[in-house]
Amino acid sequence: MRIVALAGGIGGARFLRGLRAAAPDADVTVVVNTGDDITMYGLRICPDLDTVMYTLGGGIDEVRGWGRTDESFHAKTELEEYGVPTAWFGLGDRDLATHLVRRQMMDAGYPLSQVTQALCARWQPGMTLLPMSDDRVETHVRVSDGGTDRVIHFQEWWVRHRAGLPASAIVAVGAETASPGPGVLEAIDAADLVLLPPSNPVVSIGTVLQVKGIREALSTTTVVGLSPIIGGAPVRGMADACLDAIGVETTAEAVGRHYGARSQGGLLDGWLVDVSDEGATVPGVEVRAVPLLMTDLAATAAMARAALDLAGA
Ligand code: FO1
Repeated sequence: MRIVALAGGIGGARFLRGLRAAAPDADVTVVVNTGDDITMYGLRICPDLDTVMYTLGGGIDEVRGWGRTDESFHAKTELEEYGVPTAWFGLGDRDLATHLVRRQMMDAGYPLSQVTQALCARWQPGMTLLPMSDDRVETHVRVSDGGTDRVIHFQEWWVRHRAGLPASAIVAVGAETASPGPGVLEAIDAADLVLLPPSNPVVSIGTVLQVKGIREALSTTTVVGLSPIIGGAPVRGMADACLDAIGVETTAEAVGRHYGARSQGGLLDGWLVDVSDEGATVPGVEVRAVPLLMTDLAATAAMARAALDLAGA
């Protein structure tokens, strides 16, 4: 069975681990958001690609949800000691090796898709990881900080300000001219099923959908999504701040309606909501309520099986 999943960081990565357990024989391709990527110290940091790769490869720090296990932050501390202004971004010492390899390969002319393939040779994620695009797309946020509007990189908003500055616009800079990465449209066209994991619907799934041709490619296959919002709140992260910025209510029903029904020009055939959101409806979409808290692998595998069952229906 050929499955494609569009994914962002922590929530998507954890779900994919469950999908791998629930459907070990499936051929899964993950189209990963690169809008969170940022260049720092000459290094290209790709948080969602790395989070998916580390999580599926067994190298993720389970508590943080990002970065490496047994991590240390000596380089970060040294940067702070030097008063480097971007030291607020937590670059781990082990994680740095990934960015150094990526930088070296990109400087040698390799596109991000081939860099990702090379890094995955070590981590063996058990799925094919494809950047949504090899072209630069960066999510920037317009914030009002004490009365003055300014635009900052998503990572500064997310990490430095914990999405605490009200965002009046979230823009995927470059998305309008970026081309889908190699293999992305082909994988979607060949897929029996496309899954939208419980990633951030705005800055993760939403950004992937802005890359020319990807949203259109989804219109010809069965699409099932899982709500990242449970009981009116994001499970972790600050998806509510992102949803506020685009005027969508932070509920499982509202996100499902935001994605819309594929039969009406939207995305979804099926939408899984948590049992606490039983009764949610999305016109034109089959909605089912199942436990969606990703407490452990058994829970995420059960969610994946529920999504596959819904797709079958
Ligand atoms: N998230 C944080 O909350 N604080 C950090 O210092 C931080 C550093 C970091 C470094 C590398 C990386 O791959 C991810 C990192 N993240 C950090 C997570 C990242 O900002 C977000 O998880 C994603 O961009 C959102 O999907």
